Amino acid sequence: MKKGNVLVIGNSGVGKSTLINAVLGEDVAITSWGDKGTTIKLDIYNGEPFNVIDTIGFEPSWIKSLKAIAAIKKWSHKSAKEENEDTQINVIWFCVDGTSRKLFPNAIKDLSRSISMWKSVPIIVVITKSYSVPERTENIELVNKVFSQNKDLSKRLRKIIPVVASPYILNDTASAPPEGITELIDATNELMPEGFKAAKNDISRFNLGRKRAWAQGAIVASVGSAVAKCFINLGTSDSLVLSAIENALVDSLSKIYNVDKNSKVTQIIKNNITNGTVNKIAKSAISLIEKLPIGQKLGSTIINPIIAASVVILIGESAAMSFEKVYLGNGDNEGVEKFEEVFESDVVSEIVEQVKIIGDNLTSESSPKEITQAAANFVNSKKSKKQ
Ligand SMILES: Nc1nc2c(ncn2[C@@H]2O[C@H](COP(=O)(O)OP(=O)(O)O)[C@@H](O)[C@H]2O)c(=O)[nH]1
Ligand SMILES: [Mg+2]
Repeated sequence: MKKGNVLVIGNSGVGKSTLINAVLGEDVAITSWGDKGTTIKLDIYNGEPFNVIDTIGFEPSWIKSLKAIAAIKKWSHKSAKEENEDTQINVIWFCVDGTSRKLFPNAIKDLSRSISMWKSVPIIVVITKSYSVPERTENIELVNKVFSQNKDLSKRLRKIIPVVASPYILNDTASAPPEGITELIDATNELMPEGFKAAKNDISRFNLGRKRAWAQGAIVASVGSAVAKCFINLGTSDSLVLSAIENALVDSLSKIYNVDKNSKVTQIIKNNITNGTVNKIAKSAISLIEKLPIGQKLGSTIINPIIAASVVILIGESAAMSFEKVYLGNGDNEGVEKFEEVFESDVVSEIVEQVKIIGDNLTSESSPKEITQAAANFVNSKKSKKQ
């Protein structure tokens, strides 16, 4: 079975190491991660049934805690890019010191920055050193209050557990026995399935920006081929020429978003290309644009490749949106729905609008290169607006 990872964050001295020992026992194997020569590193305890990652170096000094935040971020980003299951974070133990309640607000604010990549991973707040029974209720209330001021954090706060990780002797007659450890282990195990899903989503979201850039590049490349073909060929009515380019684009996009080539969504998109639906859209657009001032200004030698470019952009962008749905874990059906949503809307007039924008600065003398550039600019301007 897959083993989950728990990230333990908390200022230096709050009792992270003591807590980890209490949960996993003293003799667990540790591997370290961090830049050589720095005091900021992560200790990875290979425990059962989950691994625990201790963050060393969250000193009260802000410069050191900045470094610790940077170290966790760096490790997280590296693990996300590699999509490595062994290094993803599935549950976060957010430790605050029960004997210094006035530090809660700042500690929570600072520490939360280190976990910004793990936006949906569930959080358990562990109130360490909870020796004083009467203070436990007040501490829980304060943690709740601080979390409620941050919507993103409070959404994934699952539990607040006061613990005593090793016996604490108050005086000759009174001591605080270990407490809360079993509850913490049980709660962590219970959250693991949610944690696996959350980590997967967070990694996908993190990598989405790179995927979008690649998708944009693929669309622009196909636009170039479509323009080149249509400039010398018969125009968009030659559906065979364009459908080969469009199908190849759909294939590259499905690869970019890790969507199976044989998935339902890929098949439906390709069906629309090969069964003539897309060709019909292109033809309707041509006959509309021919009558418009832009069509008359540019003439069919220029207008046809612009329409071809617009159709490729439409296919590419709607396929990319559908694949994003699948990539983000929403499944094949939502991918299909997204595509149908686009194709059931008024795509012909959308293409007409696109052609007007792309053709705006072109003339009847424009070269295929200039047409491609104008179409690429259009794709890029739309993407930067979206983000
Ligand atoms: N008695 C007792 N001492 C604790 C407990 N938690 C932390 N400490 C003490 O607090 C100090 C800092 O703990 P440590 O685990 O090293 O904190 P870290 O820097 O967050 O790893 C140590 O002296 C621990 O013995 C606890 O539950 N009981
Ligand atoms: Mg420690």
